[in-house]
Amino acid sequence: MAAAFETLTKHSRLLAWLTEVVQLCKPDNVYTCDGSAEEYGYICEVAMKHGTFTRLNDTLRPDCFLARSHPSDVARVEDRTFICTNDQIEAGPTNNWAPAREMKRKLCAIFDGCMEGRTMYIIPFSMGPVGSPFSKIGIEVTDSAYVVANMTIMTRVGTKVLEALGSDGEFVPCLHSVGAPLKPFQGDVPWPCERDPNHKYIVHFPDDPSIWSYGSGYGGNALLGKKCLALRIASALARKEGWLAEHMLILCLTSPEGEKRYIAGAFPSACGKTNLAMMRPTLPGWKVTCLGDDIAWMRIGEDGRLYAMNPETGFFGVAPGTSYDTNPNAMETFTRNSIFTNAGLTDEGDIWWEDMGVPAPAHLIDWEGDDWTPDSDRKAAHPNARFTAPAEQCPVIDPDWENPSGVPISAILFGGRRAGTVPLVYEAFDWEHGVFMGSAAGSETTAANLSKTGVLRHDPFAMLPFCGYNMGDYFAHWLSMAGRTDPQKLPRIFFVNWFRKGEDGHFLWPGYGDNSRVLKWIFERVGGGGQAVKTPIGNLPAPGALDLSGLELPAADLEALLTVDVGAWKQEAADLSEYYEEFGDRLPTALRGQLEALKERLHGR
Ligand code: O2Y
Ligand code: MN
Repeated sequence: MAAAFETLTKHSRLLAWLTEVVQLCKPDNVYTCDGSAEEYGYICEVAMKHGTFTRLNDTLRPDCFLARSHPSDVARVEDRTFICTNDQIEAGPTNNWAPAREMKRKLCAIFDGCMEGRTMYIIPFSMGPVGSPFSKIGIEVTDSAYVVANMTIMTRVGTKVLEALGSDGEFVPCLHSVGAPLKPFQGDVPWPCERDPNHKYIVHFPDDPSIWSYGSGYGGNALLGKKCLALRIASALARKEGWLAEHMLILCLTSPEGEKRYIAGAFPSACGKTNLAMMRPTLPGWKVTCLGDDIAWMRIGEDGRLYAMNPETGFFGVAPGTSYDTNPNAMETFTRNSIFTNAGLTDEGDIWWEDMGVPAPAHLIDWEGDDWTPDSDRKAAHPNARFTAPAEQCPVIDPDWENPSGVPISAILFGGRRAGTVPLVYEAFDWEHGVFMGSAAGSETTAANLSKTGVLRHDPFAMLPFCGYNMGDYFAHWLSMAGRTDPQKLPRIFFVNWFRKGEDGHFLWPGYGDNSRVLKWIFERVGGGGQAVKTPIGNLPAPGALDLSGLELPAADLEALLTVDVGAWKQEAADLSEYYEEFGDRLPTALRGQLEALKERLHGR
C-alpha cells in the first residue's frame, strides 16, 4: 500500500511506519496529501458527498463550509487524554497515565481494522515554517476528510514538508481514526465517531515521540498538530532541548510613536485569547497586530532575549460570543475560505450563533440539524462551536508572523477567569516570582472542556490539559530559563484578570478593546516607565497610572479592580499550599520558597 508513497519519499522509517499502519488499520484506499489548493477543493467535495460539509452561500460566505459533529463529540475529552511513559512519575499527578507498553498493546487491538471501508489520508505537516530548524514535522494518518481540510488550514501541509524531511529527518508519527469502520454496503453517517465516551483514546508517547488518537473527529482530539503535537509532545521535546512550548497568544503592541513590543499571553481555554490577540485598542494611536492566538514556541535567541513563534497557520476559535463588538478582526478573518463546526445554519445559507451581534433569524437549522426559532429552549450553536480560518486572512496579522526566528518577547501575561480575589493586573518582582505566579494560576471552567462549567480549577501556566510531562518538572524547566541567559534579558511577567466581578455580579472591567489600557501600562513598565505600587502579591498600577481617558469607569469599580484583599489572598495562599502537595518532591524548592515569602508579605512580616 505504501508503494505509491514510495514515489514521494525515500525516508525508510516513514515508509516502514506507513506500511505498518496500513496493515493495522486496513483502509480501502490510501491518499497522500500534497497540500495544493486543488486538493483542498477535492477534500471539501468528498466531505460534502459524505454529508459532513454543507457549502455555505457562496455570495455571503465564499468557499466556506459548515460541519455538524455528532452530539457525543463536541470538545476535547480530557478524561480520555493520556500521557504514556514507563513510570507514572514522569507523567506526573496532573495527567492521566498508563504504562506505555501496555497502552500500545491495547491500541494495536483497538486500531486493528479501524479504517475498513474508509480512505486513509496521509498528511505530512510542519508546525512552524517549512524547513526552519525550529519547526517540527508530523505525519498525521487519518480516516477523516474533515481532519484533512482543517489541518490544511491550521498547519503547513504537503509535498514541501516531505522534501524538508528528506530521507532521514525527524518526524512525529500521528495516527488518528474516528473509530467507525464500515462493513461492506454499510451506509456512512455525516460524522462518524466512537459513540461510547469511554472508548475514546487521545494518547501521547512523549518518549517515542508519537501520538495515537481514536474515536473522536473533533478539534483538539483529532487535529493532531495542535494540542497533541505542538503542546503535549512539544513541551516534552522543549524540556529536553532547552526551549518552551506554551499555550500562549503572541501579539505586537505598537505605540502612537511607532515603538513596538511583543507580548505573549497564557490564558486557559476559552478565556478570550483570540479576542486579545487581534484586539482593536480603544486607546487612540495604539495598534495591536496578531502573530498567534493559541500556541507559542519560545527559545533564547543569540542576543539572549526570548523569541516566540506561532507554529500554526490558522485559528480554531470559539464561535459563540464572537461578534463585531467583541472581535471584529476575527469576524473579518472568517468571511471566506473557512470551516464552521456546530454553528447554526440560516435559511440564507450563512452561519449564526449566540452573541454574534446579529439578531436571531426567525428560523434556522441548529447545530444538531433540527429546526430552531428564537422561541426554542435550546441554543442554535453549540457553546464550543468553532471557526477554522486561515491566519493570513486576519486583517491585523503581523508582518513577522511567519518569521522563522520568531519575535523578541518583552512581556509574558498569565491570567484566568476569576470573579474574585485577583486584581486587574499586577507585575512579578522578578523571573522566579513570575514563574510562581504562572504556577499559581487558576480559572473558572468553560465549555471548551467537558468538565462542569463555572468551577475554579488550578491551571498552571494554562497548561493543565497540555503539559506532556510531570508538571513539577515543567515548573523547574521554566525556572531554569533564568540560567540560560542574563535574567535581565528575559521578559517581565504580569498577571491579568479581565473577569473580576462586583458583589452584584457585574463585570468590573469592560474588557476587549479597553484591555489596551492595561497593555499600555505593561508596555510602559517594560520600557522603564509606568508608575507602580508594591503590594504583597506584586506591583500594581499606581493611582493614575492606568490610562482611563475616555472611559467611564465608576471609581468604586476601579478601586475594587486594583485592590489586594489580604484576607482573600491568605485563603488563596492556603489553597495553593494544598495544591502544591500534589507535586511532592518534584515541586521545585524555589516555588515553596516563593509561597512562604508570599505568606510572610501577606502577614506583614
Ligand atoms: O474543543 C476542542 O476540541 C478545541 S479546544 C481548543 C481549540 C483551539 C484553541 N484552544 C483550544 C483549547 O481548548 O485550549
Ligand atoms: Mn487553546
